[in-house]
Amino acid sequence: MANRRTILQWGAASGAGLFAPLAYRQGMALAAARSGLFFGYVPFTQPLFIPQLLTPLTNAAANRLSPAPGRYPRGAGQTSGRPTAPTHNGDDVSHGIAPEFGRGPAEWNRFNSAYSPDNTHEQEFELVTEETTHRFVPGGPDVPVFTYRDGTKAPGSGTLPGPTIVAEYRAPVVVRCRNLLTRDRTGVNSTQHDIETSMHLHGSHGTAHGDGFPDFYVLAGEARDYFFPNIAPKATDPATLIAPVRGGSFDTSWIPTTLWYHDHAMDITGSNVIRGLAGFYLVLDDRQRELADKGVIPPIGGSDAFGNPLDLGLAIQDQVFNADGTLFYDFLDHNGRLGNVFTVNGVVQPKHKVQRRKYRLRILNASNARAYEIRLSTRQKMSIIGTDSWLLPRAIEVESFQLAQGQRHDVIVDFRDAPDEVYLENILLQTDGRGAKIVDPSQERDLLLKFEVSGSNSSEPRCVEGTVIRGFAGVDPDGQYAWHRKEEIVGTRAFKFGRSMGAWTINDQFFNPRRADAAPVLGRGAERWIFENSSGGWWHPVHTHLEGFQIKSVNGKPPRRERQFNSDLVALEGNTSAEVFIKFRTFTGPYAFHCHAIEHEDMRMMAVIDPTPGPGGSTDALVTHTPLDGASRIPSEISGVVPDCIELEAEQRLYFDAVGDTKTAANRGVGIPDCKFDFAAGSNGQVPP
Ligand SMILES: [Cu+2]
Repeated sequence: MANRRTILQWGAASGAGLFAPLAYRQGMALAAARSGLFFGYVPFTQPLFIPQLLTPLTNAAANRLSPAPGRYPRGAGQTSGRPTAPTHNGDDVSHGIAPEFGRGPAEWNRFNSAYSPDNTHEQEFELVTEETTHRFVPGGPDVPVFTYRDGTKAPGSGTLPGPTIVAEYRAPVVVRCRNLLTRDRTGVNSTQHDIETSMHLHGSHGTAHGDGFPDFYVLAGEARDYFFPNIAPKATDPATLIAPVRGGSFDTSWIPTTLWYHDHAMDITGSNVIRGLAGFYLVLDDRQRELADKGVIPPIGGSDAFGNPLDLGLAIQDQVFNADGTLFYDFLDHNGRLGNVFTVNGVVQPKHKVQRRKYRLRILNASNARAYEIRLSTRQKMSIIGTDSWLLPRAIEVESFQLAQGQRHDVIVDFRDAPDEVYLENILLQTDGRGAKIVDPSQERDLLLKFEVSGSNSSEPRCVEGTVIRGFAGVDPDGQYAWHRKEEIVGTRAFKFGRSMGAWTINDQFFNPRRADAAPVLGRGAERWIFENSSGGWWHPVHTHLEGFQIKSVNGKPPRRERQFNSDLVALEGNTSAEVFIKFRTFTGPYAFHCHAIEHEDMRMMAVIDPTPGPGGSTDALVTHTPLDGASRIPSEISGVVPDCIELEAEQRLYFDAVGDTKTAANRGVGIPDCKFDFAAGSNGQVPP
């Protein structure tokens, strides 16, 4: 497979460090001006693309996933019974689903609410990763991209971004992700290489198995079932300060709303994401329906007079192209891939018709290396109702907000009184991967999207500063928000984000997926984490999986108002340190935390959180394993990695060398060998469920 590992290996072997295979050879980056012409495209003349909703499989048995979710792969031609052997033809489900799920109906329903379709099983979906072509501009070239395709739709129909998944709070979901990015599928994968994937649901409070841990792969030609419980974390018992895994209530401050799924495969996330492997994942709950009923937010699922959704996901990505219009990606650029062409939902500088009424915009920074400061050209205020995955207690009105890589803002924009043309614009100037600067906004701005506003003013209620958002009817609205309190702190950990050997470190170490860099006790109180950026002016947006945190200070001062509540990512600007409070509840590890400048992440600025049952915390975890020591295997029922691969991992042969020497790494065989499946009955040491 041609990926960063292989290329590093070849680069080291050639002595120059510059060799790249033809498919990835650096082309002449297209010189598109900040708002200039791209293949003759006149900006703001093509419509915005709006991804379709991912089709849920119905409850009828015949329409459920086949084979049904389970722990074992199915053999060639095998349609029933315990699977025995994989077929390698894309029909295998070679990795089982979360063991939390696999224990049978009693466990399946543990997180269910009345919304679960029939309260007997999860909602099921299927996504297929495959290559297709995409036009960034009308009349432009057909550009090979990787897409998540709705499994119920025809091959080649994948879109960029992928289909939007809509789930319900406390109604579990299984997404089968089938990876057809195999080297030999002509017309499906032009790279001629097997591309492994690992789907991460960014903002999810879910199982380690289903979190897209960097090497819990979906290997090319295989499939994997991801289990998403769609729950909030367990609430801390005020008497014991313990969050019990079983029993107890959920912390409603952390009910998820705006998430996104994207690839997280080790070393190649940057390439996979920028090629298209990303999409929205939205979670509905009663509070949002209540807000819609009151007119605070637009009707759930509602459309405007143009038939467009009133709840609109906008994924912003900067792109860079070769002269022939294909996507440019340089695996040897570890600074950060910065684009010079701005896209929203996969199209270059689109236009979108709106009425003079309220819209809910879920604005996502899906760029690899660029941060944005988002503003409307009219400078009218926007009401932020949510940051990252979660709703705020009350709306906060701002003229602009910062959006680091991976962050989301859930924003109500009211086009009442707006002129006929309003642009969504970026006023944060950035010319390299190092970081950004706010320049004089009247001089420099990137226009991203043009809203064409029409019609007369609506008379809906307004959503203004202080409008109550995450508060339930009849309850003190502020009482619903639970702060992580100082009295709950049980310890402090410090993480220093630095640079070494041209790659990136956390506490002077490179990523090792088998080493726990933090093993908090599951369910016990809260921890104070200090993130210190000491890498000489580079920006590092730091993202934790599994749990978000509450940012207490940045360089000793409170963060922006809208960032004082729940975040899963803190933007560490150059020479910045941040103090956050974080709790680990509900699930055991391993999970990743990392810099979301994806080239930094791929070049090892990533570490492992491994919440583990222990004294003083919750002892009723469903799945446990020996805390990671850098070498020991992770049980295959958690990792889903085939056993012979685990053997190799145990020998530490697979990873970038701990001293960061690419020559040493090459000698030691950087890169995943072709994993040969050997599922002779019983050889994987598992027992039938
Ligand atoms: Cu970084």
